[in-house]
This record gives sequence, structure tokens and C-alpha cells, in this order.
Amino acid sequence: HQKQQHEKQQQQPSNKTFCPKKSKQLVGTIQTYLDPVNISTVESKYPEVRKGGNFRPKECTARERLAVIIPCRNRTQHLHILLNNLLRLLIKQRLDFTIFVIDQDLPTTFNRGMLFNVGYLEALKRGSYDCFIFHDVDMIPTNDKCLYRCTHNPRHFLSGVSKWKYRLPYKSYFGGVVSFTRDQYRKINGDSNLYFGWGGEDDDLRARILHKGYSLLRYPQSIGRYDTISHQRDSGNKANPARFKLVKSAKARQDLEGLNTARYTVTSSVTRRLYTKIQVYINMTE
Ligand code: UDH
Repeated sequence: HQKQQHEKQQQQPSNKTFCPKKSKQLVGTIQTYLDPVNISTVESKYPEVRKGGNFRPKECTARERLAVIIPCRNRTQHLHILLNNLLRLLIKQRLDFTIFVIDQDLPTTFNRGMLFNVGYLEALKRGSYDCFIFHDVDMIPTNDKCLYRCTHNPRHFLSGVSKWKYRLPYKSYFGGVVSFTRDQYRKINGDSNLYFGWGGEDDDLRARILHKGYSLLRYPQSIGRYDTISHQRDSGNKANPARFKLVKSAKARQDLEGLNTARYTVTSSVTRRLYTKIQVYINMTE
């Protein structure tokens, strides 16, 4: 029933033209707002966003349906800052999007990769999304020409991040903000579910992409510039000592575990004004 309702909301009248690939409203570098903000302030700024965090341009038909998947545990303040910046950009780009926030129940150690899988699977239960952007809660785009769209290959959005002096920690880094079409993510069997704790899952994801014959796209320096919100190391997300060994076996495990073996229990699903929040329990021993 929930899916039917979403689908109904998403049905498009056929007499409209497609939205332009690059909206004329885009200017390039934009100001970022990194200070804490109340969610009610953000809500009042975006009356055009519908409950559950859904927006669709009225004057044109968007080219694809985008699900923005944000893993977020104990970072509500960051989430509000991100929404305060990101919604403006997505609306300006005239995208048809829904924001999904995926939270993981305590006490299990944080598992970012598995939360991506949850986001993908749960979003598709609620609507027919074509494009998935997995978005860390503390990455703030600084250029509105950074298009939140999917392309013929998976894309890494970041070319430089403020906390690394607008560079990347290493050349093959594939964390922060990445995009996949529905098909691309399914073909690589999503993320690994095995990375509990900090590190490694992004390198595993990159290995999966290359192993299935995709190449990697990345926005150029001026477009992929991101600001970050500084933070302490999170509790419940200690550096994972198994990560180096796991990354080595990424290709061998790819078809055996990932999207096709993600086991979790949805403990709550709530439609807030600016996002759909899905809370999950992950059993580490399953
Ligand atoms: N996150 C939470 N809560 C947590 C931990 C992580 O919400 O307790 C989410 C959040 O969206 C965050 C993302 O997971 O932005 C990434 O976690 P992080 O902020 O700890 O990662 P970090 O910024 O990553 O430290 C930098 C990685 C550079 C090296 C990559 C190694 N492969």
C-alpha cells in the first residue's frame, strides 16, 4: 500500500517536456552554511518539499528518480546542516528526489556498507528509483554545477575536501558521496556487509565496481569541491582491524555476499517533513 501511494504521487503527466540536463539557475560556487541549524528553520525554508523528503519539479518532467541515501547515527546536527545546504542544490537542479536517512540501532558496531544496501533495498520497496546517491552526512557540496545525477558508470563526486586541504586522502579514495544507477548497484551486488567499524568498505566497493568492468568517473576539481563538518571519532565505530585482510578478498566475495545477502530488521520507518527515516537492527553474528 505504501509503495502504491508513493507510485501514485510519482506519476507524471505526459504532456511536459524533460527538465534541462543543466538548469539555467546554476551558478557554480555557492556559499555553504556549516553552523548548527534547527530543523524547523530548514523546514520553513523548503515548503515545496513534501512529507518524506520528496520533491518533483512542476514545470518539467525530471529525467530520473533519485534516492539520496544518507547513513546517519548520532549525527542529527550534521543531518540538519546537510539538509540546509543540499535541498537548495537539488531543487535548483530540478531533480525528482527523495531523501532517505538510514540509522542503525545500538549497540551493534556501525556498518556503513550494509546501511547502503539497506537504503537501496528499502527505497525500492517505496518507489521506482533509477538513481542512487550514497551521501555521508558531513559532506557539503560547494558548487551547484555538481550534478546529482547518474551516468553510464558509477561516479565519485568528491575531487577535494576542505579537511584535506581540498584534496583527497589518496588517489583511489571512493568514499563520501557516490552514485549508481539501480542497475549498476545491482550488478556489482551492492556493498559488502562484512565491514563493522571504521574503514575499508569504500575500498571494497571500488574493487567491486572495477571487477564488474565499470570504470570510475569523478567530477573535476572545481566541481567536486566539498566542505566538511568537523567531528570527533564516533563511539561505536572503532577502526576495523580486519579491514586490510577483507579488502584483499573483495573480488572473491563479490557475488557471494552483498546486496543478495543483506540481513537486517527494520525497527521503525517514519516519514518526517524533509526525509524518510528508516531505522534498522543489524545482527553482527548472523
Ligand atoms: N556515520 C554516522 N555515525 C557514526 C559513524 C559514521 O552517521 O557513528 C556515517 C556518517 O554519514 C559519516 C559516514 O558514516 O559521514 C562516514 O563516517 P566517518 O565520518 O567516521 O568517516 P570519515 O569522515 O571518513 O572519518 C574519512 C575516510 C578517509 C579514509 C578512507 C579509508 N578507506
